[in-house]
Amino acid sequence: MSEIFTDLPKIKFEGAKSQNPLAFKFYDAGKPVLGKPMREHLRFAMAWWHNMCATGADMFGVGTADKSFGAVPGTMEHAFKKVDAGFEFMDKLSVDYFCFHDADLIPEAETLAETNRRIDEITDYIKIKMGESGKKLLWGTANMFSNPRYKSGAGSTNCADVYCFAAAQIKKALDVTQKLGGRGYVFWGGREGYETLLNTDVKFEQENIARLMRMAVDYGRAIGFRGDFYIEPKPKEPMKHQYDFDAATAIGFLRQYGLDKDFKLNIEANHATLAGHTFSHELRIAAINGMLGSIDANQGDLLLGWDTDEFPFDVYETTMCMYEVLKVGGLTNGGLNFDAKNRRPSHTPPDMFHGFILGMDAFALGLINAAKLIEDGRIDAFIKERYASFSGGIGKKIVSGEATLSELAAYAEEMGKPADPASGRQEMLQGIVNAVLFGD
Ligand code: XUL
Ligand code: CO
Repeated sequence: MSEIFTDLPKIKFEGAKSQNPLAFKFYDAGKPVLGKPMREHLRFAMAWWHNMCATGADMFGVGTADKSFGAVPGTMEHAFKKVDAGFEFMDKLSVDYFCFHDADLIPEAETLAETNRRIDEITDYIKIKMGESGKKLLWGTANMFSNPRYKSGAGSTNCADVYCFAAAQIKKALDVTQKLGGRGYVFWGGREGYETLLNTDVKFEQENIARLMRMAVDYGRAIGFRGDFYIEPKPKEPMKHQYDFDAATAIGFLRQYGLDKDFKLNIEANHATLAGHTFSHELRIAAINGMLGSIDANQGDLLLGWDTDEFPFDVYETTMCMYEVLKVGGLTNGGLNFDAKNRRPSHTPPDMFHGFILGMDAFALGLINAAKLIEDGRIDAFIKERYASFSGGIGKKIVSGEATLSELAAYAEEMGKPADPASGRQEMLQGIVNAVLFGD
């Protein structure tokens, strides 16, 4: 098999002072941070759809990047070339994991049987490449949003036949996720939502989505899949409203339908901001509910109201992300999947490398910084102290669950003026963050 990225070298760590654009400045895979190598904390993954498939086409124009890899797009030959290119890319960038939708791997055929045969053929080849390279599958998923059959949703469709087609796609995607030893299976509900309530039975649609997820869990467990199922929350785009709006909504849904034991969340940075939240907020909500599963590592643009899927660059964001990850004890089966694409004018193979170098370095910095914040301890200590009034006296009684409303009312009548809640010291804490990040 001949080399595809011929002029591009294996990317090495050269340190922050290096001026070589094709080198890592901060990502040093084996370097321990809080006792664990960077590569294990971060578990970077390549998104097949962006890196091997997307050409930069948008609503206003065709693609600018050539991702043919020497074959004719839409053929099985091209599908195989993408595998060769993908594994060469992961090797050169030291990315240990990848993620895919069924539709990223092969061109869909006229019949489901032929599509599935193609999926078998390509995953046989991927399995061989995985064995040779040691690369692993972070998660698999089914694309239930691009084909026109899903115009009115997949699990939420009004058409029972389409629902069955979605079931067939999930079954196959689970089969190959299991075949390739995948650690997770994602549901991103791209068309699971509505454009108008005037034509939508929200309750029925949500119940049907839950039924499909239940069937997926039952099937997955029956074929021996022990990994995590994930919901990937997103509030809108392509739909006006998507049911998995944000972490809190998705958690409520999972609990409502008894799916919370098998599912966690795959939190995406750009989806968080589309929902009007910070990335950290979504991570925190998932974490405190025991559902922080995996992360789609990208960033949006707050001046734009859509999902721009940019490579992460903002080190405050990556720092506060890794702070949440470290505080929750790390990701169990999950990792950081670059659901990110080059900007349309950055259309050459070197740009694919620069995108990953940027993202991996930004997250390596985030990890280093987050570890420093934790080791510094001042933020943790401040928060602990802030709630100290609940560690003794009436506060302790409240927390223990023994207090009654009447008892608290009587206490309030007795005490006269309540104590002043101490200052929140936001600016001081922000100053501490900057001092820790830039102090040496
Ligand atoms: C879309 C998105 C998806 C999921 C997988 O916004 O994030 O690519 O990550 O279906
Ligand atoms: Co995503």
